[in-house]
Amino acid sequence: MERTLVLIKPDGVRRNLVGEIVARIERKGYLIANIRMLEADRALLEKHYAEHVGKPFYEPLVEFMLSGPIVALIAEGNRVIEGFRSLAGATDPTVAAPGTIRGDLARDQGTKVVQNIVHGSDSIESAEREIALFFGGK
Ligand code: D4T
Repeated sequence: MERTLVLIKPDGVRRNLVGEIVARIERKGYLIANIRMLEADRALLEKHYAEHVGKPFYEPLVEFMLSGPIVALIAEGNRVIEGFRSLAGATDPTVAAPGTIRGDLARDQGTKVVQNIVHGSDSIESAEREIALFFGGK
């Protein structure tokens, strides 16, 4: 069964949106196969965001992800990678479609990095790599 890694970023946790986001994933019909709250450390985030090293938003992104607890979860179901990215909406919350997590619940805060509440893996390879990072390969 296909799996994806979802992160509820510090803005989502701070704004008490954990239940709302988990409920949207469940109502869509995906299974929450595992879930944990953690405070990420820099080493973990550097691995998770390796593809963005050197980009102007990289350091603000890591600082933002260190700014508070996050929730990591594994969602499971046919085509869940694509399905969760559809639920999440576009990266930029200003233009994310209404009805999506980012479109309904986030907006531009004028910060150096977009604060867009959730992360979802973008491919089967990324999902397996990210699940291993956050759940030790389970
Ligand atoms: P994540 O990875 O958080 O699910 O977001 P996306 O898949 O939608 O976007 P991404 O990996 O391209 O970017 C990671 C993270 O960096 C922020 N970001 C991104 C930003 O602040 N400015 C930018 O120009 C981009 C591309 C938002 C999400």
